[in-house]
Amino acid sequence: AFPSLKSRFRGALGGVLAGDCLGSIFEGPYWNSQVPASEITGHFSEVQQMALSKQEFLQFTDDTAMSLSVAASLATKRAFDGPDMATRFVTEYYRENWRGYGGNVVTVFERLRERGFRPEAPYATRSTASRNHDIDDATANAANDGTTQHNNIPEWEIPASEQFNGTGSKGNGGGMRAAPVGLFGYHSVDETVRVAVSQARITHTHPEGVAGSVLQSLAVRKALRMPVGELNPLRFVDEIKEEMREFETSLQRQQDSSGYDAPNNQGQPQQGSGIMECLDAVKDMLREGQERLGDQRDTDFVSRVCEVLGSDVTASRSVPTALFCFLYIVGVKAGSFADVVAFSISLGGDTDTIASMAASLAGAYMGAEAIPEAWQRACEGWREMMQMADALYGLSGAPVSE
Ligand code: F2R
Ligand code: MG
Ligand code: MG
Repeated sequence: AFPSLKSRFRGALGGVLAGDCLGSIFEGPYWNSQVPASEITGHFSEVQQMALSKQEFLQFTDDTAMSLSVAASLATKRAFDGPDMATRFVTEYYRENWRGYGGNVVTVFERLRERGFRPEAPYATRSTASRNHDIDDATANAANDGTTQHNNIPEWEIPASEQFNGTGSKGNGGGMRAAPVGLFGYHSVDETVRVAVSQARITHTHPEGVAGSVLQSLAVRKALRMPVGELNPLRFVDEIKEEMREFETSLQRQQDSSGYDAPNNQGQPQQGSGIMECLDAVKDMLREGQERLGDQRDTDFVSRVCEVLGSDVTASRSVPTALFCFLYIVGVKAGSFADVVAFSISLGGDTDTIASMAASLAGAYMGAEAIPEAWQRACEGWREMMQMADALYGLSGAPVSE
């Protein structure tokens, strides 16, 4: 049976959680190497076994924590609201700062807090069990209304704009939490792009960091809307490129007028965010994967994917990779949701984030029922994630009975 739209909304956010929870134990030990298939299947079997007697034993990390904040803000405010979203990020970080946040983004949270984007209640008194995303309280407590402008930048973007000597972060933090934007923007590409840019810029103002958010948001939206059985991987990428064209053009216009001059990852001068070149590389690798079908040397191909697309913490070397993992496993190899997570982890590097983003795309396309039941039991925060998905589904205006 085809998944309902409600199930696909749930699959998108369930995928964020499942990929994060299943992938995170590999993030440290395999930072610079691929993960052997036996390690992944061993982990999956262990989770399957443990889920028979235990629930919520796999902890989520910053990827899920921040996605929950984005979802809650959009669902509550029914629009992008900078002060609200910034306050939620800060609140979550100070409540549970052990969730494995990026090395530099924590400075943004500190600076945002200093600027008044903070809740009134003392963090220590709130327990994990009573996580409360009813944020009207948190925003009401923010000392700053967030409207002050500084160099034409909204107040809530100032700390991010000061990162890395003023170039901004090009980490994948904006992309890793972007899935809810794809759900929120279900009806409109323009709205999706606009919100994707704004939510990213609270922590990531580098063009690559922002482009990661735009790409992941548009890809989730497209996967959600794609009729089941009609996924054409190359066409999927071409359509995303078309949807990103205006974002790239306006970025280039801004760069031209400000005299922006930045090298790309290979040290060459770069125009725009470089995302179009990354998407061309995704297409090349999809063709290569197609040609290699039946070839048993899987590890060789995994090495090629790591070399060409990357698997590190930067947006350009992880968000397109996650898109590739989804399109290759589901669109080329007709694999399952679990296969997408396993392949994403096998690349090593930023395993939780790439698995989370790829699984979100798989869940949006296949629906929540494609996510193994054992994983639904095992992952901390499953119920909360489903509530967020349902809230965003409600906003999409789709029939409630579906
Ligand atoms: N923090 C981690 N993983 C590291 C822990 C590995 C392992 N557990 C261990 O202990 O060994 N994961 C989480 O962070 C990623 C998202 O990061 P985010 O939000 O983008 O943060 P940040 O700090 O802005 O950027 C991350 C790093 O990217 C590099 N970088 C970014 N911009 C740069 C620039 N303009 N120039 C140079 N480098 C730049 C820096 O190394 C940053 O620290 C996710 O993986 C999430 O799971
Ligand atoms: Mg993480
Ligand atoms: Mg990560």
